[in-house]
Amino acid sequence: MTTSRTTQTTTGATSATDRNGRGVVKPTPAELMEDTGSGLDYGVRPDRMPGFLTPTDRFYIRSHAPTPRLDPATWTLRVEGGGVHEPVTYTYDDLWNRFPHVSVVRTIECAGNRRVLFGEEVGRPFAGTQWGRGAIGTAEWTGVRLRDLLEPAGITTEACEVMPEGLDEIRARRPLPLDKARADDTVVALAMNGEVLAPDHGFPARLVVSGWLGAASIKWLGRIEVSEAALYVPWNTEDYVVIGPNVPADEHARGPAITALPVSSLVELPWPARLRAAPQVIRGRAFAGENRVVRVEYRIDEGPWQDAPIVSPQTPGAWVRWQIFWDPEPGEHTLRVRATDDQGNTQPDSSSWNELGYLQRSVLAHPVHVESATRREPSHREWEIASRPSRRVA
Ligand SMILES: Nc1nc2c(c(=O)[nH]1)N[C@H]1C(S)=C(S)[C@@H](COP(=O)(O)O)O[C@H]1N2
Ligand SMILES: [Mo]
Repeated sequence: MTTSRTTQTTTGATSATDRNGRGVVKPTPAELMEDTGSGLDYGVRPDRMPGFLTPTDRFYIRSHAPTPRLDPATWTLRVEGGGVHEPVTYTYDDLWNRFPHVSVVRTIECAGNRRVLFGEEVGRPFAGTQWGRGAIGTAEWTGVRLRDLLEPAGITTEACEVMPEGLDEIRARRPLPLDKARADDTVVALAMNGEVLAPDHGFPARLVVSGWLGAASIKWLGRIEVSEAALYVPWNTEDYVVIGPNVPADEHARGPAITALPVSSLVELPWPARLRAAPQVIRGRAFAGENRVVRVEYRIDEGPWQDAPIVSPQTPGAWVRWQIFWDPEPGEHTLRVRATDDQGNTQPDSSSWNELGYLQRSVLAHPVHVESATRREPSHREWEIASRPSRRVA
């Protein structure tokens, strides 16, 4: 049980901070999630994802301010700005009942995912959220296409950018080009994995921008501005931009804004991993932003690169699963995986350094310790049973 303190914010919403100093609502047990130490940001444990979708109870949380508690009875979403003829305000009920719904399976990944490993690669830690490999997840998102909500406001012929705004304390904002805003799979989601959105993931409504950095998928939507001019806000001028040598800055921004994410991959084992010396299946995922993953390869120690079969559909905007068989010898091993997308991009041997430690994508050397004894990682099922809350009988 957690007790919670609620605070009134400037947005009129309340936000919760529990007695552990966490600004999030859902439980974040260490068996399922990795605590980055910020009190707001929790990664999924890569070895705790039993299916293609990431269960909502362990889907990573990245929030810059405490989760706001919004009342759907009074909540509204307003579409306005110089790029519309007539501003429109929607209620929660409007979104459920006045518009067609779509369901899309899409991966969301934070641009800072793997920042700790990136710091280890370049020999100096980065500031910012201390992510391991868990700032990524895939869900089925159900809601209204953003373009269906923009159209009734009458988009002007000069409109070029769309900027969703959140109702959290920081009023998170990140502009999108009009074309991306109007894409088939840019969705104002009301539900996640078949359930009404959880507070931490943006209830009552969040944007889902396929293949782009997580920061584009604004949670707790309250306002959408349509503009006839380029918009400059902290999230495309100072944060979520690539700052570094040989990267152009200009009078508006410290570097180019990050949009679609590069190809990367993940092994579904703890870091470092402990395995038993027995034949076994090793699983993982690979994601390529707006592109498709077409190939995954693996290499054990100094052995040859070999194909890791992809065992799930190749949907743009969603990760794929791959798996291999391995009968490891006792001792210390290194497992490397590299994915390639349909544009011919393969994960490189090193990532390009940038000040904020975004876009780690180099091939990781996953440390694996293999024990000769029978010791092994508990199975998913054993974990679920061991961590199940005891049920109360009414
Ligand atoms: N309003 C608002 N939206 C937000 C954020 C935020 O702090 N406030 N964080 C963004 C970032 S950086 C990421 S990576 C994703 C994370 O979504 P999740 O917490 O549902 O996993 O939400 C994005 N949307
Ligand atoms: Mo993020």
